[in-house]
Amino acid sequence: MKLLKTLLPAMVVSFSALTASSAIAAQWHMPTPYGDANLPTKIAYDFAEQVKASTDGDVDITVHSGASLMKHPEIPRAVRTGQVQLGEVFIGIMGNTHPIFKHDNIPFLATDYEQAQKLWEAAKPEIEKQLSKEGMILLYTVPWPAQSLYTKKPVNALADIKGTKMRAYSPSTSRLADLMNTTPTTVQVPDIPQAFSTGIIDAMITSPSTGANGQAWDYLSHFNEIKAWIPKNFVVVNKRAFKRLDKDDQKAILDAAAKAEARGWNEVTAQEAKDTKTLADNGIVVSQPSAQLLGELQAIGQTMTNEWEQENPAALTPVLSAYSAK
Ligand code: PCA
Repeated sequence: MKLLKTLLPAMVVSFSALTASSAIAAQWHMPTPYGDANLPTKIAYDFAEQVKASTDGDVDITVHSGASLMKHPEIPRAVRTGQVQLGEVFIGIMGNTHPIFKHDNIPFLATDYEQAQKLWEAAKPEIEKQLSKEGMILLYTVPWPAQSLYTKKPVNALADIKGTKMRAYSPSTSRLADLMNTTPTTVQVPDIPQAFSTGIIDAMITSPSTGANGQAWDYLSHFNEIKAWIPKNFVVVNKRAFKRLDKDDQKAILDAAAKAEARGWNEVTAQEAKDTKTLADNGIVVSQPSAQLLGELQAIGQTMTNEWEQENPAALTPVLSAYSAK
């Protein structure tokens, strides 16, 4: 009995020491859609490292890049249901979940990084609201370089690509392809080279990064810098998984997320310049859009902005007003 009395407090102490230490570290899995050469993926690895360091190992995140754990379209549901604790998603692919997610792929609504940041600030409250309904919390976002037009020949007007097959990567880009009088075909990034070489697509609108990483010079020749929109990925966490952590660990994650977001906006311009140079160095003709092409695309952008707003004026008109007020 005496022995037990002296041992018991020690046991209690060591048990609480155990629960506060990494002995119960949360092992989190983070699927991402894009490969390691992409800025968002580099930031994801860095984020995971920072979280591990600043939570003293309480939260240990394994990044599964390049859709290696699950396909891109499956990631939102996996986070929502808690199959994984967090994940990275291209915001535009959630366009059919709620129209607020389409703010990200509307042509000529925001065409430089300053505008894109303002649009993001305007859209963020509604994004967070919709994510919350789905049991998710927004951690951070990373912008892609501006989206421009890749083709196999020079394009001076939309008539030059009429009837061709255009890659789409979201509901909004499918609609855009329709309005350009082209035929949309959804193709994920890893399948782009083969889709071009087998004639499934003839053209695409994406960043210089995705063109450079996919060696676009092997299957096309022209890059027209229409810079039509600046889309983003976001990283979202399952609400229950997050709430299970103690306050210090939650704060450490939010701090690391804020740093990740700042890094993306800081580095995207340099990334854009570097990848555009890679395209040119490999023989792709990099050009500026003609006044006619730009005018035609801007008119489509206006149509798409109007259509988008009409999908849910109660939610979207305030976003557009907040954006134009900035
Ligand atoms: N690359 C990704 C998303 C936007 C981008 O620049 C893609 O083409 O799917």
